[in-house]
Amino acid sequence: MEIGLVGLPNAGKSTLFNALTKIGAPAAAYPFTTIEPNIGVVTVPDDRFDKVVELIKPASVVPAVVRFVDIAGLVKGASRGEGLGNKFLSHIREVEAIAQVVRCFEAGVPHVAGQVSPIDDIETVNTELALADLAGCERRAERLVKSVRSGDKDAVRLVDALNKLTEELSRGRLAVNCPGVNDFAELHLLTAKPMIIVANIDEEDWRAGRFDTADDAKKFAADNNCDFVIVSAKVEAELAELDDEDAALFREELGMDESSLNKLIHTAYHTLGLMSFFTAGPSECRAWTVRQGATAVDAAGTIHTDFARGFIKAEVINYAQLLEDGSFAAAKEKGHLRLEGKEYKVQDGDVMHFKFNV
Ligand SMILES: Nc1nc2c(ncn2[C@@H]2O[C@H](COP(=O)(O)OP(=O)(O)O)[C@@H](O)[C@H]2O)c(=O)[nH]1
Ligand SMILES: [Mg+2]
Repeated sequence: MEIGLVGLPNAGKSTLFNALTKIGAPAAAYPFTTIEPNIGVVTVPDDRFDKVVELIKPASVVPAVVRFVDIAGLVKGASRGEGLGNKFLSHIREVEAIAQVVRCFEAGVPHVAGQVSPIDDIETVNTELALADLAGCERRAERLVKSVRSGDKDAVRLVDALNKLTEELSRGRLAVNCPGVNDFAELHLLTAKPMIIVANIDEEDWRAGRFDTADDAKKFAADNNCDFVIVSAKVEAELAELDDEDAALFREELGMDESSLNKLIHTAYHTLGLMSFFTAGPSECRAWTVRQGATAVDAAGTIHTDFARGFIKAEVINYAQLLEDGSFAAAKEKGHLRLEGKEYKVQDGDVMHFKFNV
């Protein structure tokens, strides 16, 4: 599960990426900490999981993670091969969601277009993505021509849908908001990926609680069904340098309840349509990531294919009930440990134990 940080040069992508990977670096024991320099594994902060860990006191703890990718190289004309061009586009192709970092701060840092205009920047970025998508649609339409001529009804319908999609894209709509886009999953359209708008505001504005420079970006997000987060990458970079205690003090001074990075991570998790279930035993407590709507057997499969193949049943309790009961033994005595079958729809925050036989 990867989220790509995308945006024009000097939007603050790398600053944000570095802050994210510093605060979010998981325990050294986690196997995925060392990947390529522009890919960072970030722990998903989860109070519920922390409380389960506190209760069980396991020998090892493995939190849920998401990956952020710092994707450099977007300039006007990228879809025609300028800047990093195709390489840049193929990097975006590989992520599951896009976090578009939008520059809303002045601060004397050169801006590629000469002046700071969040809505123009969003448009520039989205236009490049849409142009790449339009090229993909065109190629698909060309491949359908023969089938249409031979009277293939499916092909006629697809071409019709493609034409509508093309029209919407040309008007600046994101494919993700176009009906019928699901027919074209094989095109891996860039604008079909869920998008988070990340407004990067000036640190002075942030400290003063002034967010109006992010208003245009916020409106765009609302109008286009995008999740939206305000950050100050600069402040977060400073916070990331401090140890936890000092960072908490600094945050209190700034009147921040939650780190905006945590908010970004949570939003990303939500945008990706993910949720967590937990396994909890004396040797290990672990938070696992599944899609919303996953069944018990899907959940088992994320742990091990054998768990899914030989699935018998799952013992399930919601984390809040477990905390209230105080132990698995007490929960069992009270009849709170439920036995669920393959089709059980996993709930966010379930604590699960699988019985299987292979
Ligand atoms: N004043 C201010 N400067 C920032 C902020 N975010 C990034 N910068 C600066 O803008 C420049 C470009 O940032 P960088 O993260 O490298 O942008 P990227 O090109 O999108 O990766 C750097 O000099 C950063 O220090 C911010 O919130 N406020
Ligand atoms: Mg950069």
